[in-house]
Amino acid sequence: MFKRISALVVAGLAAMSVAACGSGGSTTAGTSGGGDSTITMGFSQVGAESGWRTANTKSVQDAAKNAGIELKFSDAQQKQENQIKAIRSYIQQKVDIIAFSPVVESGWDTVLKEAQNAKIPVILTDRAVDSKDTSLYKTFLGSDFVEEGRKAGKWLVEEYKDSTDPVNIVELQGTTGSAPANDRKAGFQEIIGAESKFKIVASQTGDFTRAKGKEVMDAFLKSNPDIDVLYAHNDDMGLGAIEAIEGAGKVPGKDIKIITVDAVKDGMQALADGKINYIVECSPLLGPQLMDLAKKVVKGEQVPARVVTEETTFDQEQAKQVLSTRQY
Ligand code: GYE
Repeated sequence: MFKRISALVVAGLAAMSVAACGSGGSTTAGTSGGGDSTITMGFSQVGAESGWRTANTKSVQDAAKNAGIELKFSDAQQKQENQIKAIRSYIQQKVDIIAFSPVVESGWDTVLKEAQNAKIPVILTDRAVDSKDTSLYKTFLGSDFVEEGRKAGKWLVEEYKDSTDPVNIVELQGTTGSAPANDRKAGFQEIIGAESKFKIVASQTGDFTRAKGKEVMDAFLKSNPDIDVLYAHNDDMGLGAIEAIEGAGKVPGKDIKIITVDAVKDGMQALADGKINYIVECSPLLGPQLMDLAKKVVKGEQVPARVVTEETTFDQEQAKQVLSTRQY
């Protein structure tokens, strides 16, 4: 995949750009009159489907304010057609730069070409597109979702290293066709696929929401009497599934081990409480880096083709230690 080929890891940029943002950046930030240099950014957000997304929206809005960037923001309610409409409207409004988090990976070439023809640069944030023409956007800022899936798989392999019995896994996938759902599935499969005792007995989308996570887990529990592990592509679906598991008279974290991705506050609380067993972190705090990149792109400066956010993992003990200091 092109993502891996063009990957250029800029380690530590998160910390650097937070610092740069705090001190106001040098030339474009600030409110010192001369309004002509204000950058206008059109941002098309995926939706408000999860705790992660809420934190991401706040990060983008706060960072725009701090960077002195005028932000036009729209919420696509998880629908690609709404995002395409929003991008077209930003083109019409002649914004200086467009940033968006594509709900699914495919189907963006036409609208991205329209932006390119209008000479409006585009930054992808959080999620990738699968377009072959990488000149359609300047950079992609976000997590390595395949690696997140691998981290989840590695924990599971370690957890069951002394067992020879089959391990029955159910998987709650993110939004169908989205980069995090595709990649988190692939990375996880890559690791557990090496040992035949790991069996994914059911796998379905829960659309990254709590309500759907509960609904799908209810159905999984009815059709699979012997579930050992739940792998949920985000905390929210895992939290919904916990309600279903408890409703079925089972103990989450014990009868069914649970791995999720994100590490938002509610997820970390459930981890500290012993209801989730392991969380792979995915940081939503992309705002400061995004504004930093936007300023550079508008000035015509070179930016890396890929900026990967730095992330970690948490077990139950680690969650207890960091819970009170989590920002989201
Ligand atoms: O993991 C999930 C959200 O694209 C990384 O989207 C993001 C994912 C995140 O709804 O909670």
